[in-house]
Amino acid sequence: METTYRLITIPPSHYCEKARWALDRLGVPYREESHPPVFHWRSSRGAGGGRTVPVLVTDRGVLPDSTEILQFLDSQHADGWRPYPEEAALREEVEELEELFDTRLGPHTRRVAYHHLLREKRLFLDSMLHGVEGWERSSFSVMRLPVCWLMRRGMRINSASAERSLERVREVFATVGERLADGRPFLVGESFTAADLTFAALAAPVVLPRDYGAPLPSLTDLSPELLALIEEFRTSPAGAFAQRMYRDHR
Ligand SMILES: N[C@@H](CCC(=O)N[C@@H](CS)C(=O)NCC(=O)O)C(=O)O
Repeated sequence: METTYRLITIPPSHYCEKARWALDRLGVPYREESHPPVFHWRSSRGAGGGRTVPVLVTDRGVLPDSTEILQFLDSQHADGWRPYPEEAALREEVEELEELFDTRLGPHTRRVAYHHLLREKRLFLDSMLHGVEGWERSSFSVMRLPVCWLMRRGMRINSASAERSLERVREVFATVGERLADGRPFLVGESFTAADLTFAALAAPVVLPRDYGAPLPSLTDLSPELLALIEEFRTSPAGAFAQRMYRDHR
């Protein structure tokens, strides 16, 4: 009998979205266990992972990283869509792009988004508490200020670092835009792969795509400064590509 996996998340987290998207696309049964930031440590460590989410708990082991989760799904659930191409050279290309987005895009889109979101009490609580239940829900609102302090310190979020991260995001968007300039439908090969999924999921904090797997702030609630950034990224070739991946493949 197929067991239902447990996916431990901070629901709006874009690395969690990467894993959730792959699970949804493959039709693999799982139960999402949602926690707000900092409070998630107890569950991620308790399940056998580390301090970050996503953590996927399966009957064949615990996967504490989004890329490991995609690799695992590729090897264990290969009857429909496959995140990685069969052909070795294409697979290598997909893995290189995934690594680039994991390390050079994800941390920077997150810093840019949190730099704005941590200042907006209602938006922050609404995003972080979606799907969160019980004592974590009531305690998180009370603990908001120390949690924000820990998040700013842990992710080194301040005006100067957010400005530098914005430049890093623009660079990766430009690289992706150049790659797409010949009209190719996907980043690698002729079909949707882990490279496209990872780019679209990790770009999400600055694109706010429809069909994201957790509620994101709506445009009408954003500050004019953040709204202008979202518009900039949405209308870029790479941002349009991310939105198309969501529309057609999420
Ligand atoms: N390499 C990891 C990165 C995951 C990650 O950075 N997750 C963030 C949420 S977006 C997290 O759990 N941060 C909590 C912390 O560092 O305490 C992956 O791909 O899964």
